[in-house]
Amino acid sequence: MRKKNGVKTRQKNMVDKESLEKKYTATMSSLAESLAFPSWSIDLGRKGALITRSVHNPIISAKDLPFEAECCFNSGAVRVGDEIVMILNCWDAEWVPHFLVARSRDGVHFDIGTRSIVSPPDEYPYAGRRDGIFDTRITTLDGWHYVTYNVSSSLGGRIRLIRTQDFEGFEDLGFITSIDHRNCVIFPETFDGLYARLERPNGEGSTGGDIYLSYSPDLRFWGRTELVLQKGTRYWESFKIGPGAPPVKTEQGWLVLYHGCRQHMNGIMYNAGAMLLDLKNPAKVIGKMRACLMWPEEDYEYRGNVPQVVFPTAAVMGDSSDELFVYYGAADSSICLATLSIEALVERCLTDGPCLPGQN
Ligand code: BMA
Repeated sequence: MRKKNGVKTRQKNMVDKESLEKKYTATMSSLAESLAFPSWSIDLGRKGALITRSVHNPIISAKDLPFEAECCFNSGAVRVGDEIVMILNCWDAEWVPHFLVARSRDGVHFDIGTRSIVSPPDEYPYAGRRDGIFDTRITTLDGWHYVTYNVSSSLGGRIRLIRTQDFEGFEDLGFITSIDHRNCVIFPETFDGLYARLERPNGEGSTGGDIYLSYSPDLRFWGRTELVLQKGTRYWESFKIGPGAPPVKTEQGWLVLYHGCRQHMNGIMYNAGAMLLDLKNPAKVIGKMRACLMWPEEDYEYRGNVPQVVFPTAAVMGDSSDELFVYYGAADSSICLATLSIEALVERCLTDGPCLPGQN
């Protein structure tokens, strides 16, 4: 310190400890702020996203369940009046699968019931499989809510059907496919008196993994099977594809969200795609997105029981006549919500498509 007029002053160039401390604190807190992501997410720099993830994601995870549980994911949902009702698929702490009825008024916060409405079959070849029953999808038709789900077996999976009018009492209609079937969604209307469904037969480790359509006079016996879409139109759907949410009727066609997988050096990535099917002939693709609609991006889609999975299982009308609520399983660990504009998605499918194999 120099003395000037008898008063101690600081040397001009001497660093003021207090201001240095302040500066240090400010720099550190702005650094901390810039590093403090609410959730880890990567901006992959893609343009033209048509889907918006809910800020509440994941909307349901193990901690929200009424008992000690490992996880929940891939659950069908349907709009009933001003409620959204979900058949929630979860696994308890012993890895026993349960289907629970969950209800929501806003599509985000669900009241979850405690009663298991279905149990895995306990006879050979289904018994003893840890994954047991999974991937529910719901279609409302003629006053009934039809729920399809996968049943695992040591000889390959099958699809089973139950139905309800009130989500209290359930009627079991038994298996509706032969062995080695996955992912079955029923159309919410009939075609010349026949029920129709999209399905992915023979997809487990063999040559399958494509989407087919079948018809039925009674929902039990199915046939007249036709190929709808083959895997491999684009790289992101090159390994296998399967129907995701039950089709949504629009003026231009049936809007179908599906999953499309690609294999890479570190496993399989599950993406989501969209296509539009002809209103009268639903086996005919009239529009299809070239890019995938959604790909794993967020922390909760990358980390979990099966990393890198977004798996849509329901598309229900949202808060306006143009909005869809899309429910999807993330990383086989939680249930998430995303929203989209029906008009924008239909337009994109028509502009891009049909974009079938050999037409790229
Ligand atoms: C599929 C289904 C889904 C699951 C996905 C990724 O074959 O079994 O339930 O989300 O694999 O594990």
